[in-house]
Amino acid sequence: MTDPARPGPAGDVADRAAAGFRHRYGEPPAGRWAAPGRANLIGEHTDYNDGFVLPFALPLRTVVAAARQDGGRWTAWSELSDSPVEFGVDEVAAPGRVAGWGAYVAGVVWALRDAGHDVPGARLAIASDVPVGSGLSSSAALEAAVLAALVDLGGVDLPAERRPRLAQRAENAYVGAPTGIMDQSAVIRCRPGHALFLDCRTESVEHIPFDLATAGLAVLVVDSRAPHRHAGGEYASRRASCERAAKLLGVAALRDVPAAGLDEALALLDDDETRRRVRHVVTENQRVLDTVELLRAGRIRDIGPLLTASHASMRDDFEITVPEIDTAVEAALAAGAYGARMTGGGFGGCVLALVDADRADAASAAVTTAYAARDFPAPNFHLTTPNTHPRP
Ligand code: GAF
Repeated sequence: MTDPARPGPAGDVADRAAAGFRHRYGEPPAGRWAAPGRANLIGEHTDYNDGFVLPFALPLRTVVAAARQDGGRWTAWSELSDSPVEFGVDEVAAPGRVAGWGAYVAGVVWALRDAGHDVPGARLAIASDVPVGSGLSSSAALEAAVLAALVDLGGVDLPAERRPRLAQRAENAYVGAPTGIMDQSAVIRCRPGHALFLDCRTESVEHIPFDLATAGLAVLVVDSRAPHRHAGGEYASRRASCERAAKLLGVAALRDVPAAGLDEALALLDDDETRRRVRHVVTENQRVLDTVELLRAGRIRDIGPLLTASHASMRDDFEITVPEIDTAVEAALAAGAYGARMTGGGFGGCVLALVDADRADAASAAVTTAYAARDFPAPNFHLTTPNTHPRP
């Protein structure tokens, strides 16, 4: 959508969306709809293996100001792009006809229509505080906010629990990114002060209390600023090797390999790379379950070692980290974080570190120093507690 390094516009994001609408279309919007970015506490590359994830919503959001427009046409303007997007029913008759950031908007219109819903034409103005290209689900936030706007404007009956699949379909089939269900579920279903324990096979959810502030804790999110090197192709290849491994093991998905059956499963595979991919997914699913148990018991600090083990597994077995990311994790741990790990799809993006709230500055200073020592561009930081703003 834009250069991730470009500083975001100033002012409240909901005000910016409404002002953008008025400026662009010469009238006030009919309403505003929002969706947050997300960080994933633990459970990486488990979603498309029918496994478990534990994301939480960030207090950063994308807001869409919108109103109906006649004639089966959609017009979208974004503060993050110099090029507005306009399309009609022909462009949403089949995937792939709108490219660039507009594909996320067109993809949602296409997915709604393909599911048999009557989607009204609309004018949209988009503003966002979710950094683009940082692995905090700016795409899912955009899809979810556009979806909420179109559903409300058109009086479409689509309950929240059915929206993630539809938004995921826009991303998979229209935009062409073979992602799982985690991000769309997180940005639509997370609740304030909770992490979302999602079973990606059944889509059943449990809202797990994750009250960092009361425990004197915070999550430091470090935007590594590492360029996403080959992220698309590498993501697809990890997914393909998991699917191949599941076939070889005779299971529907790697979720069906229990942690206790890991050694037996690994013995059935004859190449080392596939064995490492499988080990990551199976152990990661177990780490999500263990993290949920600790959080249920109110033992937030004790999840630290699980976060760090998850990182090691992504680095050594799934091989999706990069030097900037590993440096941020090591520096945060050395500065006293209880645990730290990359969050999101990998090959760049963000690290999250669980820290005492009053040690957050020391942790971010340590990461900045470690970056400077390796001549990496300075990282960005967000200090966060789980939050969500379903509506502006
Ligand atoms: C990206 C994808 F969009 C998610 O579906 C998930 O696979 C994640 O990478 C890795 O856990 O965010």
